[in-house]
Amino acid sequence: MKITGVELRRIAMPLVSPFRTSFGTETTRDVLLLRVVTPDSEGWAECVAMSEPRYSPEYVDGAAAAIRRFLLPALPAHVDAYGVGHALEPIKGHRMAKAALETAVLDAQLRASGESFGRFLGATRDRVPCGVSVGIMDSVPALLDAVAGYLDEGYVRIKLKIEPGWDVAPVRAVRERFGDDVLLQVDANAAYTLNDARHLARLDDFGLLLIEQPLADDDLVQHAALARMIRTPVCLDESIESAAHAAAAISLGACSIVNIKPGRVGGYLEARRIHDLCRAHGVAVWCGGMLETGLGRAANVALAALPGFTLPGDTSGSRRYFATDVTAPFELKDGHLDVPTGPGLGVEPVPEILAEVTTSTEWINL
Ligand code: SMG
Ligand code: MG
Repeated sequence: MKITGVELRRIAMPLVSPFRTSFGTETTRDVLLLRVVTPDSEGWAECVAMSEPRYSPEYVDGAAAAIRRFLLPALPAHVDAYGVGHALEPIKGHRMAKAALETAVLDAQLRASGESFGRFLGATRDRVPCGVSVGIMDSVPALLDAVAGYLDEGYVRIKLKIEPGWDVAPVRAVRERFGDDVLLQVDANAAYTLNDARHLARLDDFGLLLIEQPLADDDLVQHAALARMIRTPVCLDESIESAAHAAAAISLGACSIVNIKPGRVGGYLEARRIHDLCRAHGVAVWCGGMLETGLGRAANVALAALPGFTLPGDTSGSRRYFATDVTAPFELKDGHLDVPTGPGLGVEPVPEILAEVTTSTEWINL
């Protein structure tokens, strides 16, 4: 495939309510979109980097700079999605930027051949069960109201963001109010240390599906130690940036579940490798989220339909975050989202909506 040019487009998507985690509060999603143009088609992708480097070292201005200065110049004249990863290998890191470029090329390629993301990746289901990630709130009653609303909407699993001072009490309150049958898990975004192991063991009484990324990103050995000290299964998110990291984590016993985010690991091809690896080792995976618009969500839902994704993902409906999505909205049906079946991502940005939220565009000829 010959790529004639790439558009870098920044959009500002106001959130329906602030989303607070252990590392900060988001009120607007500042997103970099890529549009790859070839003589026969075009492909879209969303870069999941956040505006500040608090979830990971990447941030959206940095991703745009990396794409402009290093990634696009490294592409050969003719390339397909597999070739993108290969061509970008000499450049270290910048996985979210690389993922966006590879995904846009893959979308262009699949739109040209008429194949959907789901089919290409090996999806075995036509819809996926959806969980929702619930931010840290100012009070337990506010949290209970939010959780009640999501359960009413049909979400099949609740994930509570936790941090020191907001962990056992909110989990206990949710269990007391909504019962033991609700699928419940927590995500600390690396807010604890191994010194907190005894405290985290208090969560063992609540029958959680998992605790996600309790310790620092580079603490695989400490995660393995923690996993031996608590009964709640340990799941890794930030620590897993590649299939090699996943292999190391599994052999160390650092986790028994992996959150797969394609952006964090450099793209959907690496995401599928991690899925295959985990499946071979009997390690459950689920699809994480980065407050994606419909473009990123479409690809995530396709990935989440692979057979090893045995836990509900953070693949919520569009309105969990956005009053108006850039694509036709993803809407929950009976707690599930349908896997798009059209060519490529199977969704397109709505031009008028895209124009309204765009803050800048840049065209780069290749
Ligand atoms: O897309 O629903 C979503 C976000 C889910 O909690 C979520 N993501 O650590 O898993 C995570 C966080 C990362 C982004 S928080 C701003
Ligand atoms: Mg997480």
